[in-house]
Amino acid sequence: MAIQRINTVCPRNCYSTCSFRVHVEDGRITGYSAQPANRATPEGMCLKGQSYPERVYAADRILYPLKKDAEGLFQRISWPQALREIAGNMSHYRDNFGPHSIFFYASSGSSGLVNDFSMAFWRLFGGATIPYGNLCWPAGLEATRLTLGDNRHNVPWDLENARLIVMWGKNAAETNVQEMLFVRKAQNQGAKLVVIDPRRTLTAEKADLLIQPCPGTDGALALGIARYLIENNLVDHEFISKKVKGYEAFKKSLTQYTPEHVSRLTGVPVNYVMKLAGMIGEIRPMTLIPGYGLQRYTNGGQTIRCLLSLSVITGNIGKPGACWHYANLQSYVFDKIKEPLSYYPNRNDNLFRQSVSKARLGKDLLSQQDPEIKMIWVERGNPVTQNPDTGSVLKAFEKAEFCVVVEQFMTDTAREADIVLPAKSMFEQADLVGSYWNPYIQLRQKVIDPPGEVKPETEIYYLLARELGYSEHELQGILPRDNEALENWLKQQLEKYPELTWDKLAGQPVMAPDTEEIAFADGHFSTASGKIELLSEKIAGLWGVDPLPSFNLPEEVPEKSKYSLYLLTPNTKNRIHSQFGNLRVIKQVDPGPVAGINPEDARRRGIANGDRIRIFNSRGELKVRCHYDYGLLPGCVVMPNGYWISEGGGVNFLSAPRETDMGYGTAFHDNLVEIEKTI
Ligand SMILES: Nc1nc2c(c(=O)[nH]1)N[C@H]1C(S)=C(S)[C@@H](COP(=O)(O)OP(=O)(O)OC[C@H]3O[C@@H](n4cnc5c(=O)[nH]c(N)nc54)[C@H](O)[C@@H]3O)O[C@H]1N2
Ligand SMILES: Nc1nc2c(c(=O)[nH]1)N[C@H]1C(S)=C(S)[C@@H](COP(=O)(O)OP(=O)(O)OC[C@H]3O[C@@H](n4cnc5c(=O)[nH]c(N)nc54)[C@H](O)[C@@H]3O)O[C@H]1N2
Ligand SMILES: [Mo]
Repeated sequence: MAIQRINTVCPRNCYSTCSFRVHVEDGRITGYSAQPANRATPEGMCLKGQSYPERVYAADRILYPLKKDAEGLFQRISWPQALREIAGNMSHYRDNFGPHSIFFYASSGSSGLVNDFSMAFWRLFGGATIPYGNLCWPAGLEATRLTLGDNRHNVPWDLENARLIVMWGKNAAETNVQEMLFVRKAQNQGAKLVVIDPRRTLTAEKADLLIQPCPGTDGALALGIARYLIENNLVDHEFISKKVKGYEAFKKSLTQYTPEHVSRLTGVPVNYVMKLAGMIGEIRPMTLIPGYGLQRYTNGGQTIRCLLSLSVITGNIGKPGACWHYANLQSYVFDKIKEPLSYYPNRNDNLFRQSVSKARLGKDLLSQQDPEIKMIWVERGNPVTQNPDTGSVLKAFEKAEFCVVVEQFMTDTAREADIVLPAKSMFEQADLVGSYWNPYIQLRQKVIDPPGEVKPETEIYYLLARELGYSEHELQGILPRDNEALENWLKQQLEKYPELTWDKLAGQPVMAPDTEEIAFADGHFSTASGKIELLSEKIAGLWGVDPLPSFNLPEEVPEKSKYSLYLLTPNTKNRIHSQFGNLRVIKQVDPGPVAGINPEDARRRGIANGDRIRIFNSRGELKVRCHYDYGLLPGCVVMPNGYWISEGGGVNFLSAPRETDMGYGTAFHDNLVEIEKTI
C-alpha cells in the first residue's frame, strides 16, 4: 500500500504551531516529514512532534471509559454505562443544586475551533461554573493591548532584518525552536543577540551578551535603560511626537532610575546596564522579544509595559526588523479560535455568572457557596499538575462528589476522576488551528480512525446530550452528530473567506487574510487616543495600576520573607507542560524531574552535586535530585514545570494561588523557597 503524506499542524499550546506531513499507511501512522510551505517552520518539527507516532499508539494511552472502583483502581466500563452514570449524576446535581454546582474546566491541551462545542454543550445544559483568567500569557497580552491597541507582530521571518535582537525572558532555543532559525540567519548577517534571563539558557549560549537580573526586577532595568536613552539623546523624537502619548510624563517619572539605583534593584552591574542601554540606543532596527515567563509575577503586566517603552521611545515599531514581538494574533480570524473560555468573566451571562480564577483554582473552588461545587468536569487540561497551589487543587477534587476527566493518559488529574473518558488525538478529528506566532491558518485533517473506543469530545457531548433527554432535533445546529456534520460545520466557517478553502488548506497552510507582514506599518494604533499610550488612564482604571509604565517589587522578595531563593519553573524542550514525558522517545533524552541550583547556594547548605534535596516553603514541599547549575544566578532554584506528581514532579505544590497585576494571569514565579539536603 502506498504511503499517503497528509498535510497537518501540531495543535499544542506552543509558539511554533508547526506544519508537517503525517505519513499514513493502511490506516496507521508510520512517519512524518517537513512541510516547507510554512515559511515559519520549514524544517519540520521538534522531538515532541517526532514522538507522535509513539504517542498515538502508546501502550499507556487510555482507549476505553474507565471507572474507579471501591479500592481506587480503574476498571474498564462500556460507553452506555459511562454515559448513563454521568448523565444521572448531572441531572441530579442540576435538579437539586442548580447547574452551577458543576464546574467545567478546560485548558490548553489542544487548540482549535472545535473546542467551542464544549461550551455549546454547557450552555444547552443550563450553564455551569467555569474558570476565568489563564495560566499563561494574559498579563503581557493586556499590557500590550492597552499600550499598542492590539497584539500583533511582524512575521517570524522578518527577524532576519533585525540588527539587534533582545530575547528578554524568553528561551526560544527550547520553547520556540523554529525561531532560532531566523535568529541564526540574522546573526550570520551581523546582527547582535542579547539574552536577559537569570539562567544561562540554551538561548543564552548563542548570545553576544547575557544579562542576569534578579527575578521580577526587569521593569527597573528597562526604566533605567529608558532614562539613559533619554539623557543621551538616543530616542526617536519624530516617532515620539507623532505617535506616542505621555512621553513627557514618562520622562519625568524616570529621575530615580540612575544606573546605580537600577543596579541595586536588579543586581546587574552598572557597566552592564550601560552596555545594554548603549546597544539598544545605537543598534537599529531592534526586535525586542519578551517571553511569557517574566510576566508570571504579581508585577508582570507593568514589567511588560516597562519593556515595551524601550521599543516605543526608540521608534522600533512598524518597520522591517523593528518590532515588539510578544504575541501575534493575526491568524485568529475566527474570533472563537481563541482559547475556549474568555479570560474576562462575564457575570451578566446568567448561565455562566459564577466563575473561579484559574490562578486560585483550588482555593476558589473550595470556597464556592450557593451552590457548592458537587461535580467537576475536566478536558484538555491537567490542573492538578499545572495550576498553582496543588495542595488546595487536590483538596477541591477530593471535596467534589463526582469527577469526570477526558484524557489520553493517566495524568495526576485523571487519577482524581471517578470516570475517565478516553480523549482523541490530533489525528483523529479535523479542526482549524491558528497560531500566536506565525501568520498561518491551518487545517488539521482527520487521518486515522480513533483507536479502541476513543471518541472525540464533540461525539461525547452529543451522546451525553441524548442521554440527558435532548432530542436529535433539539441538538441540530448546536452539536454535530457525526464526523460529516462536524466537517461540514468547519467548511461553513471557511465560507466567509474566499481565500481559505478546505481544498487549499488540505494542501498547505495559508496566511490569514490581510496579514500585515510588518505589524503597525501603517502607523495606526487602535487605542483611545489613536497613539501608543505610555500614559494610559484606561489601564489605571481597569487594573488599579500606575497609568505610566512603572516598577514595583514582586510580592515575594527575600528581604520580606523567611525564604530566600526564587523558584523558577520554566518550560523545557522535551515536553509541552505536562505532556510527552511518559513517552519512550522522550524518556531516552530527558533527565526527569531535577532541580538546578547554584553551587554557591548549595555549598552554603552542605548540598553536593547530585544530592536529593527538599525544596519547601509554607505552601508545600518537593523532594528531587539536584544538579549544580554553574550558569544560574545565585539566589535562584530552577525546575521545569510539567513533571507529574506520579513521576516525582509537582512544582506547583510550592507556587502561590495569585493573579498577576493585570489580565487575570497567574504569578507562578512569584515564589520563594528554601532548600535542604534530604534522603
Ligand atoms: N518545548 C516547549 N515549548 C513550549 C512550551 C513547553 O512547555 N515546552 N510551552 C509553550 C507555552 S504554553 C508557553 S507559555 C511558552 C513559554 O515560553 P517562554 O516565553 O520561553 O517562557 P518560559 O519558559 O516560561 O520562561 C522563559 C525564561 O524566562 C526566564 N525568567 C523567569 N523569570 C524571569 C525574570 O524575572 N526575568 C527574566 N528576564 N527572565 C525570567 C526563565 O528563566 C526562562 O528561561 O512556550 C511554549 N513553547
Ligand atoms: N509552575 C508553573 N506552572 C505552570 C507554568 C509555569 O511556568 N510554571 N506554565 C503555565 C502555562 S504557560 C501553561 S500554558 C499551563 C499549561 O497547562 P495545561 O493547560 O493544563 O496543559 P498541559 O499540561 O499541556 O495538559 C493538557 C492535558 O490535555 C490533554 N490533551 C491533549 N490533547 C487533548 C484533547 O484533544 N482532548 C482532551 N480531552 N485532552 C487532551 C493532555 O494529555 C494533557 O494531559 O501550565 C501552566 N503551569
Ligand atoms: Mo503557556
